[in-house]
Parts: sequence; structure tokens; C-alpha cells
Amino acid sequence: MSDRVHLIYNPERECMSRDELHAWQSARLRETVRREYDNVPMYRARMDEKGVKPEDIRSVDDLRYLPFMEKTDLRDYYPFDLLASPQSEIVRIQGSSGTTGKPIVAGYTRNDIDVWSEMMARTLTAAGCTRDDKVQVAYGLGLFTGGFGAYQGADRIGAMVVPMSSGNTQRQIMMMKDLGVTMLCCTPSYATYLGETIREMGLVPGRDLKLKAGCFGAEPWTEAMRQHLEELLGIDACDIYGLTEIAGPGVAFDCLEKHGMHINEDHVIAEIINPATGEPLPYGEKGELVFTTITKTGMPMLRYRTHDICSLTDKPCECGRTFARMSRITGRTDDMLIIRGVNVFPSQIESVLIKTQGVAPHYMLVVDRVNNSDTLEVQVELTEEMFSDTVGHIENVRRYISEQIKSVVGISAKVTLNAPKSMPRSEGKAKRVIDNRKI
Ligand code: DLL
Repeated sequence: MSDRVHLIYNPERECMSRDELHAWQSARLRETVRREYDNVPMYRARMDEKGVKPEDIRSVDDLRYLPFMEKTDLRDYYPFDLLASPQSEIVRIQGSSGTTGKPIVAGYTRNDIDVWSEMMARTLTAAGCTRDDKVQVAYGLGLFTGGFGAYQGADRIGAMVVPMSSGNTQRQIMMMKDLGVTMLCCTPSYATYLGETIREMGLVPGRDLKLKAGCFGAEPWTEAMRQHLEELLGIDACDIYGLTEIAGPGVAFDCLEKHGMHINEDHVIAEIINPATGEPLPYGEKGELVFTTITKTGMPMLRYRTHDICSLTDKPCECGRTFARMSRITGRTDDMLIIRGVNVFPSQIESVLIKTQGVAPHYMLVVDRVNNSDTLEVQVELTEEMFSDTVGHIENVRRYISEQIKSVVGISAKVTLNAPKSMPRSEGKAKRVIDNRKI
């Protein structure tokens, strides 16, 4: 039980009963399936092939009869063949460069921008934002949805928006200080970089800055990283999740309880499936997250496989919201590394590194194949204090990290400790893995 004050942007929707929600979702699902069947030839063909007609889908319970959609569909039907509205209705294109593969694009109608803005207004409000706040948007403003999403949400609330986009770190900090910015929106890796630079500039967050919370997402991060950022910046660090295909950021968001992200279930239906068989899994079980949009009109997505791995719960939350929550994303079915037969998620290694004294949270995993056997090298940066310490201590750090990785992940790794500030910093989504086996 926490004594937090929970602000809720749209209590009527965010706190509706699960029964009301079921009826709400079912009605909108029926409309969306009809719209998709009538307007998107690819999906109509896929339903016909499965022998499913729009009238067979009467409620959320029938969702499982619908065929899946995949990221490859967005490439195969690029750029406009998945639109369920005429192009003249599309008022915005956003895209994702992602960290893997070619870019994909999504078209939004005025309605879709409205829905997305509402989802982001709820997200920022849940982190404590009101119209009296000053919101620095340090996600990229462009085709990437991060910048526009945060901007639209803060604008909807009526807060003061500082649309910096990513990069130009010293200038970001100058504005943060001079304007008295209270909320920061960027990737967790960029927040780390900003935090370090703030300290290097001799600024102390609680004294020189007015930051109180951050909405960090667009890439996987860990609980350990949350604690690190909260201490570094003296703020509440909230996780925020989303993807271009579904809406952008704000599909799900942390409230200040920080016990899983509330999914905006009046706009999307979430399922967890077994990634190997496609079978739906019950609440509590970990698997691949699948989304169906039920209020989007431009490019609705039905049973879209995200490849993100997490679990869901509909247990009540202290904040009063009734929307189900998703756990942190622990990896992707396609960024999961298989090293000597062992499944390895970069997030497992990150938690080991963050808990280790003497190293900074900047790391890279390099996977290779030598003499037909996989190798893993973990490169991580030493802190200034550790770097200037005696070699004996540095050796202890290396040994400690190796032992921890062996015990947490189950495989041995070569640990390389690099000099402070020698590893690349990220202003957007961080690249954490180099897999030389694929080349
Ligand atoms: O990254 C949207 C976004 C912007 C979310 C800003 C949050 C904040 P895409 O570029 O399409 O959209 O990438 C979507 O990023 O499938 C996940 O693999 C990953 N991702 C997004 N948020 C999180 C998060 C944006 N909080 C892909 N934790 C998704 C872990 C995340 N992974």
C-alpha cells in the first residue's frame, strides 16, 4: 500500500468495471473487423482462408478465431495497402527505423491522432503531469513516434511543452535548468547520458533542477536501471510502452505504483500467446504480446504480433485504474540470443551490470562463433573512481561480473572493462548487441 496521490486523466474510462470494458471492447471489435474485412483485401483474403466471416466475431472471446498480422505484412504491403480509410483521410505518417530491419510506416486519421493524444495524456498524467508542468520532449521529433507522441499528450493536458527532440545534450540541460522543466520524456539510455552530463556540469538535480518525473521507454530497461535513474536524477522514473503500428508511445504506461504498465484497454485488446504455437496463454504467463486496435480507423491492426515478451495481470491496482497491466518487456522473441543453446536476454546481463559497483551502465554484447562454438563478450565501462583504483580491484570487478553472468544466465562470458567515457552514448534507442554470427 503506498501513500501516493494518483492523478487520473479520464477516470470514467480508466476506472470502468471489467464487465463494462468487455462490452465496450466487443462492440468496437465488431466494428473494426467489419471495417478491415471490407477495406483491406489482404486481411479479407486471410480471413476467407481461415473460413472466418466478420459476423463470426461477436465478442472479445472470439478474438482467437482471427488470423494474426505480422511486421512482415507492413513491409509486404508498404506503404498504403493496409489502410482501411482513403488516403485523403490520412493526416499523418509516422514510421519506425527500429533497431532491426527496414523502416515501416503507419498512416493516422484525425481520429487516430486524437486517440493517441488521449493515450499519451493519460500516460503523462499517471506520472504526475498537470497543466502546471513543463515537459521537455527529448525523444526524436520526426518519423519516430516518440517525440510527437509526448508532445501531443502534454499539449492535450495543457502543460508547457519544450520540444527539444533528441541530441544536443548540453543545450537540453541548459533549457531544463533555465525553464525549470519538471518532466522529462526520452529513452532510458538517453536519460542516463543526460544525468551523467548534468553531474559533470556540476549541477545537482534537487538543487539546480526542478525535475520530478520522467516517462522513459522505446527500448527495454530493467528495474535496476529504474533505481539508478531515480537516484541519478532525483525523480520518479516511469516506464512507457508503445509501437508505431499500434499508435506510438502510450499504448501502456506506469502509474506511480510502478508495478506494471496499464494498457489503454478501451483502445486496444492485449493477448499473450505462446510464440511457438500461437495459442493464447492465461494471465500471469509469460509469452508474446499481441495487440488488436479497436478504435483506430486509418490502419487498424488485428492480432498484431509484437514479438515483445511479457506477462499480463488484471489484478486491481492501488491507483484505482481497472485496466490490465503488462510486466516490463524482458526481451523480444527475435532479440533473444541463443548462445551455445542457452536463451540469453540482454536485459539479464544489464541487471547484473547495474548491480555491480565500479561499472557505468554503458555496455555492449558481442556474440561470435569461434571454432564452431558461440562466444559472448560483455564490454562495459568502468567508472572514473574504479579506473583510477588499483589493478587488483579492477580484476575483482571482472571476476565478479563473470561469476554473476554465469549464475544468472548460465553461460560463461568474456568480460572486457573499458576506460570511462570510451563507449558510444545513445541519444535514442541504444544498440546493445553486435552478433557477428549472422554475417
Ligand atoms: O518505440 C514507441 C515509443 C516511443 C514507446 C517512446 C515508448 C516511448 P517503435 O519505434 O515502433 O515505437 O518501436 C516499438 O520498441 O515493439 C518494443 O520492442 C520496444 N519498446 C517500446 N517501448 C518499450 C518499453 C516506439 N517501455 C518497439 N520497454 C516495441 C521495452 C519497448 N521495449
